[in-house]
Amino acid sequence: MKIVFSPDHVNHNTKTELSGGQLVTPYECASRMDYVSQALQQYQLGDVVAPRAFPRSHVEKIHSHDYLEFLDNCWQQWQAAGMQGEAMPSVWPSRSMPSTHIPKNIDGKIGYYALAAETAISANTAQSAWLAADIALTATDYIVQGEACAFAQARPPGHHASKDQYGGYCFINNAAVAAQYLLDNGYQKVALMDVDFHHGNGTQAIFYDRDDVFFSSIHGDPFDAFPHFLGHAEEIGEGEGIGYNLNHPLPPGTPYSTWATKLDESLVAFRSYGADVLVVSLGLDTFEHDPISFFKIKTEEYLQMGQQLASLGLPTVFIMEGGYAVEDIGYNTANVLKGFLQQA
Ligand code: 5XA
Ligand code: ZN
Repeated sequence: MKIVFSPDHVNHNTKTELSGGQLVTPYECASRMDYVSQALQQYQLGDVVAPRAFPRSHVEKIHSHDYLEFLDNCWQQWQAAGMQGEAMPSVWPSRSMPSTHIPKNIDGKIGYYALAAETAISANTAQSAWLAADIALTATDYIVQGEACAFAQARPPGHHASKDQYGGYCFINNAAVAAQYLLDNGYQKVALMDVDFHHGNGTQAIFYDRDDVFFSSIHGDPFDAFPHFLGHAEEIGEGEGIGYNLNHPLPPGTPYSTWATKLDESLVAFRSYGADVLVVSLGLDTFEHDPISFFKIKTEEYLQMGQQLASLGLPTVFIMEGGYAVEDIGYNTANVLKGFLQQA
């Protein structure tokens, strides 16, 4: 398996996250990748290759021009306005003032483009998000070239980012960019399976009215878990996309045995859809000891997860998402990929 990775991800090193009313060190931190690299190397899962630089047009198919311009310029504008800390929103176009006017002032503009407040933006955020997209595109291109599977070991993650909003540690939706790239290069029906603990609201929103990407997610019930405002079972798609969005919200304490039955349901749906390729949004925050989540999946059970995914028998690109039990994320990731390769 090709593993696409760049050590330059360390440039994404914001210092603050708003969590529990405090500014804490971000959960989504660079050391996560050290543990992943170490475990992948120990398990000898494949060659590590550097990303290629792709034209921005691939990302522009997923995100709006004004959003990307905001992302590229946010930090500079925040500093120019004399702000002292990292860039974070404090006001939104909320239910009682649902304006579509985009403020000129960066304090308003950042609220317009943010879906949550926890995620800070600093000097290298935009550049790192673009690098993560290149990692996803490089891994996906291996699939287009005929490889059976590839892993995009990328950060920052992407699945919360919608066409024009960031948050939940995500800025560019790497999995959506990958799915679109597959469609642009000969594939016709993409199955996009999000196994991160959190609902992939951004990915769902991007493909909600489309029938060329079937999005399915197994996640903490939004009544109990971030992102709270999307991810319910009744969200089944709209227009052309009706029937191609399948959510499995699950309660606190969910063990792998329950989780696995939901994955089976998604795989059955992907088969009858006639998917010809699989994108996996691979979050490992379903782990029993993850500090911000509430499922109970054990390290050895990630092997079965990989085997289950492989049973679909499709070319598969794995795109890294969340997972914050830093010392365990390596083995959990490696087990999914090892299980997949065993079964494939
Ligand atoms: O998959 N998404 C995450 O892991 C981010 C959750 C952010 C919670 N504030
Ligand atoms: Zn997550």
